[in-house]
This record gives sequence, C-alpha cells and structure tokens, in this order.
Amino acid sequence: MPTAPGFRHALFGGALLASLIGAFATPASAKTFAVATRGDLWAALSAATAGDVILLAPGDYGDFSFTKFRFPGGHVFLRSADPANRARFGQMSLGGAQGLSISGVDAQSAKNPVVSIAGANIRFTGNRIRGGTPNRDGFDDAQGGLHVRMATNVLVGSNEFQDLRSAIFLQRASRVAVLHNSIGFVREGINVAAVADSEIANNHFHDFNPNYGKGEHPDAIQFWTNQEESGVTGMRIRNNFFQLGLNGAVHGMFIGGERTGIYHRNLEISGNVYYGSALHGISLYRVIGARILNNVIVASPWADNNNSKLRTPDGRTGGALQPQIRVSSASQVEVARNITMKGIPVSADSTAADNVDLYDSERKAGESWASILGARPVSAAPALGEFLTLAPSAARTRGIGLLAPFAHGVLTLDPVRAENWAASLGGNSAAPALKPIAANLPTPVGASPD
Ligand SMILES: [Ca+2]
Ligand SMILES: [Ca+2]
Repeated sequence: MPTAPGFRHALFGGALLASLIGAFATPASAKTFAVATRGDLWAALSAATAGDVILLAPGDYGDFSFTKFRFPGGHVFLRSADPANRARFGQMSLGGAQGLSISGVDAQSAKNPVVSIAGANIRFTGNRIRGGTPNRDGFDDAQGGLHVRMATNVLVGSNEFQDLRSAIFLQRASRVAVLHNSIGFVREGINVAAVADSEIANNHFHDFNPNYGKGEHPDAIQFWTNQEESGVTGMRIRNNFFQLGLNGAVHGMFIGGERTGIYHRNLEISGNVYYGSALHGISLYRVIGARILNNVIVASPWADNNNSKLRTPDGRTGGALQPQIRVSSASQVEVARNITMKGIPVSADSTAADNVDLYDSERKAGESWASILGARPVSAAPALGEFLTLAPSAARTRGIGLLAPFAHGVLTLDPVRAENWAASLGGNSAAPALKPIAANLPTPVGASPD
C-alpha cells in the first residue's frame, strides 16, 4: 500500500517542528537513567520524556522492541555507558517509535532484519550491525541489516554493517539520510524503492562477498520499482566510495525500474568513486531528470578479463567487464565532468559534456591513465587519493573528476561522539536542493535488464 502524499507531508511537517523544538529547547528538567537490565530499560523508556538520556551498562539486552515508545518534541538519547564495553542487542525493532536517538550499541542477530525502523524522527548512529554468522564474511549470512520502511525523518549515520545478506533497505520512506556508514563483508549494499527527499552520502562500500553460484546480482546501491506505485523522487547520491576491486563483479549504482509507467525522478549522483569490474558503474533506467556530475568510474585490473562468465565452482568468483555510465534509457539527464570507461551513451533529450573517457583494455582506446590520474590504481583496495584528478593537468583545469578527497565510512563508533555528530547535523535529514523537473515530460523508453 503506497503512502498517500498528503499523509507523508503532514507527518514530515510535524517531525520537522518537533526536531526544531528539540534542538533549541532541551528542557532544564532532563533526566538521566542508568540501566543494566531489560526490565530497567523498559522502565526507563516508559518514564522518559524528550531530552532525557538513558545510559546502558555493559551487557546483553537481547531482542528488544522500542515500537511503543513515542517521544514528541525531541529525542530520548539512548547510548552505551562505557565505550569500551558496548551494550549488546539482538534484533532491534523500532516499529513506529518516534523521537529516539540510539548510539554506540551493537546489534547482532540471525533474525531478519537485524534492525527495523518504521517511525519518525529517529537517529541511529555509531552502531554496529551484524547478521547470523559474524566472521567478516557475508557469504554465510541470510539477514538484512537495517530496514527503514514507512518511516520519515531518519538518520542512519556512522554505522558499521558486516556479515549480512544485504546491509540497508529503504522503502516507502521520506527524509532518510544514510551518511558515513561502512558497509563490508556483505552480499548486497543498499536497496531503495519508493523513497522521497533523501540522501545517501559519504558511505564506504568494500569487501563484498556475493555468491555468484546462486546467481546473485550484487549492487552497492540498487533502486527498483517492482510492486511499487512510485519511483524514487528527490534523491542525492554523493561522495560515496565504492572500493570493489574484487575478483568478481559488484555493480555500483544500478538505478533500475521494472514497472512500465513508473519512473524515478529528480536524482543527483555526484562526486562518487567506483572501482571495480561490473558493467553498471552508474546505470539509469526509467528515470526522468537527473544530474550526474564529477563521478569517477574506473576499472579494476580484474575488469581486464573482459569476460562476464568467469564464475568458479565455489561461487566466490564472478565475471568481469569494463564499468560504465549508462543513461540511454533515461530522460532529461545532464552528464558532465565525469571520468569513466567506454564513453557515455545518452538518450536524445539528455546532454553529456566535458567527460573523460579513460583507456580501456576492451576497445584499446581512450585517454591515457597517466594523463588523467597520474597512474592507474591497481591494488585490491586503493586509497581514495589514487582517484584524484592529476594536478596539474588539463582535466583538472576543466574541473573534471574528483578534485578533492572526501571523508567516507564510519566517522566514529563512540557513543557520545556519534550522538553529538548527529545533533550537529540539525533536526532532519538533508533534502536534495534540486530543481523540480519540467512539466510535459517525454516518456523515456527502455526497461531495466534483468
Ligand atoms: Ca558471516
Ligand atoms: Ca542486487
């Protein structure tokens, strides 16, 4: 059932007002609850009001449902008391919870998903989320890490996701900010459907462990529209580092759409760096209105196999192709100042200008790596700095590619620092500052492959 737009906007308005009050008027009567058991925690949540702090003593709090707790007018701050001995949870269910800030805890469970959020005005920061078999290998895990569904005004920030079938799932939600998370030892990154006015930025994707033997189609970020009544609208994907120099294809940003007549609209994809061997560095299908600026999409050495059928019997190793930016099945797309492989096919009503086409081993054509990056990154996990546009160079003068490094991945797992960082971002997640797309839109043709 889709969320009606009127309902969604009314809810967001309330959440924004509440968060502003919380930011500027922490009540003088704020209390601190020190808890050490599940019973203590339940009692503290039952007694708390916005502005209060709940300190969790070291220990195991098991599966815990926060669903019934709603704190209007701000947040109740829940965090580990001892940064060196973090509170542990199993499955954390935030159902329709409102006004909760949870920082510096560990959640680990074989249940699916490990953490779920379906309420409003939630901050989830500095936490570690792990699935059923925590051995820094996603091959043997069946869980989703964190689901944000039917929710609004949610920050998922500076968390570590490991040992998961998929890290994050955003669906039918608005005002969701997914910032500075480290996502590794998983088989799929972030999946997004029917989300509005949200941002995915400064995340670090690394060490994926897909099972190609099961026919998996791993993506760091995948959008879809299957069984949805709307696409994703108003989304910014910025300054993410996709460090995926593996012996197998993990796609970067696969912005797909399965349903005829359902489009993603108003997207910005800027300043991201993808290093890997999958076809879809950035691919847009059934999209109307997007800006793709200053991304760096480059092939890892594995890509030079130029063979999509390299699967080994154990399922650990997958195919290899030159990664690309593909926007030929999207409408009204501006593609500028990117560095990529094999050129950029665009649709008739889109524009591509001032992009660099790097030399690739398939066509044996393109601009030299030395002239654009100085040297080709070749290790399994090159540092972000290896993707900076060479200085000085003609490409840098033209403002192409990555001109300055950006912070990526977890900023802190410390309970207090994570909580303070979240508070410093303001009361709600960032809204993309994009222009509305013009009316009388042409209908793009073309469906997603797969
Ligand atoms: Ca595992
Ligand atoms: Ca996928």
